[in-house]
Amino acid sequence: MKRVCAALAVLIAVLSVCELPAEEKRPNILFIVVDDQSPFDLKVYDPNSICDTPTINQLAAEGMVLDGAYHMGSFSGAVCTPSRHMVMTGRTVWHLPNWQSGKNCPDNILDNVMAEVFNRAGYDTMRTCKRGNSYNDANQKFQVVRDATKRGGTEETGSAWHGKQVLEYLDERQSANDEDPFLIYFGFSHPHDTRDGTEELLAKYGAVNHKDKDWLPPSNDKQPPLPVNYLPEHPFHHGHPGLRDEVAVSGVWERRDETTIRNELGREFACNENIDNQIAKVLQKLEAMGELDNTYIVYTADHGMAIGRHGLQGKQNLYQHTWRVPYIVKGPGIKPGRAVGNAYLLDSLPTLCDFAGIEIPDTVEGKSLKPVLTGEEQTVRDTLFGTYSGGTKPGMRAVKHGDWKLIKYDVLDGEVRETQLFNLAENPNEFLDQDLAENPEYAEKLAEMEALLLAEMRRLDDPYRLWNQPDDGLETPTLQKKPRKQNKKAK
Ligand SMILES: [Ca+2]
Repeated sequence: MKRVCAALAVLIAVLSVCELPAEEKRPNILFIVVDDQSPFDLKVYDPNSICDTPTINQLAAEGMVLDGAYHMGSFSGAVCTPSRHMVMTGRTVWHLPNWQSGKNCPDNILDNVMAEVFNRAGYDTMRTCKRGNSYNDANQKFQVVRDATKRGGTEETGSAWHGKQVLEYLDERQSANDEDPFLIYFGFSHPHDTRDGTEELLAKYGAVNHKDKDWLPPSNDKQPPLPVNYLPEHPFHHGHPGLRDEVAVSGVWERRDETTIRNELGREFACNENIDNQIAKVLQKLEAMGELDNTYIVYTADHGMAIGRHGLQGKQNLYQHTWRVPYIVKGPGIKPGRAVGNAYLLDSLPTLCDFAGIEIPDTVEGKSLKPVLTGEEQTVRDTLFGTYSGGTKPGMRAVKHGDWKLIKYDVLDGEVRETQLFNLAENPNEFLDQDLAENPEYAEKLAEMEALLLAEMRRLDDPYRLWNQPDDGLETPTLQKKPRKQNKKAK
């Protein structure tokens, strides 16, 4: 009897161990956000690009690349700021906490920002990124915050600093045997200007950190070629007089000549490659820790960038190079490949929740991209909307549906009223001589896209209307006049 009892006890012990749910390890998240990068800088999006980013290429080969990822836009010259609010909250542009003191945003929004949602779910949360032009209250919700603006060309002053913060954090976790899942927001301050590259990488791309406004930088065969849609000037005013990004970026200023633009692109590529090197170190570390295969890695940017494309320099336009963002995701269950997605950056929070098995807060207006990332669907929505109203009002608007894209400009008190209609399948670079807006053959398509734009503006509570739209009885928003110095700032 004693033996039977002992055997039973052993059996029960074995059974109870077996019955413990084979504790599924929750996935980690590494969310990488660079500052101001056109997707077309990268070979992943432009095979002709000479920018070397082997780590990003590898992520793309092993993960899902979205060809249709966008930021919804901005009501401020500092396009970063609304964009980063959208990332943190998953809310649409006119429903952000920083639009009109949050008039279209629930009061409890800070309980439902990215870090807080993951904190509540038992995740360890850490971030490093630039300072400023962001959503500081949401950033402070990360348990560990190591922010600083690093746009220099050395280990301590450049992108390596951000990489180092993540590596040190991972070291600390390892020493403490910390088994909790983590969310790391791995932000960079580059390739945002000032694009001071490392000496070695500047030399590789034939560029110099050009500082003297009175001289042109030297031309060099190693510099990236001019973008295919480069123009020496944009055919009409973009509508934001004195805009820092168009007139005051160190190294470019108001110049759009070939030498200046190619040098600046060389600097941009040097910064991109340096970022890639830092990501490589973090991925190696995750691999050494045995965490890499259980980590979702997102690579994206807060918005795109012109640098000579269409004669523009900044981020305050709605051409594809600037409206779109790179978006690459690798992780458990993600199917390697490419999809359209029709994603916004504001879909990031619900997507991460979905992959982590966390309930998506009801303050979120974005959609989970999981069906696209796992290869079940090509897209999560049919129509995309974009705005820039950080300059003269109402500003620019864009709408995209299938291959068709409409951009409208209503700026400088009616001085500029322009409409562009592009078929992106036939004209992906938006060459202006193939703008179909005035072509009578496409009048019906134009009317359809105009109607779609108005419907999106109404749906999203756009507070403005364009010259050829009904006013809908809207009251013009009262905007606080900022001191001039701050006005010029756009990061
Ligand atoms: Ca930015």
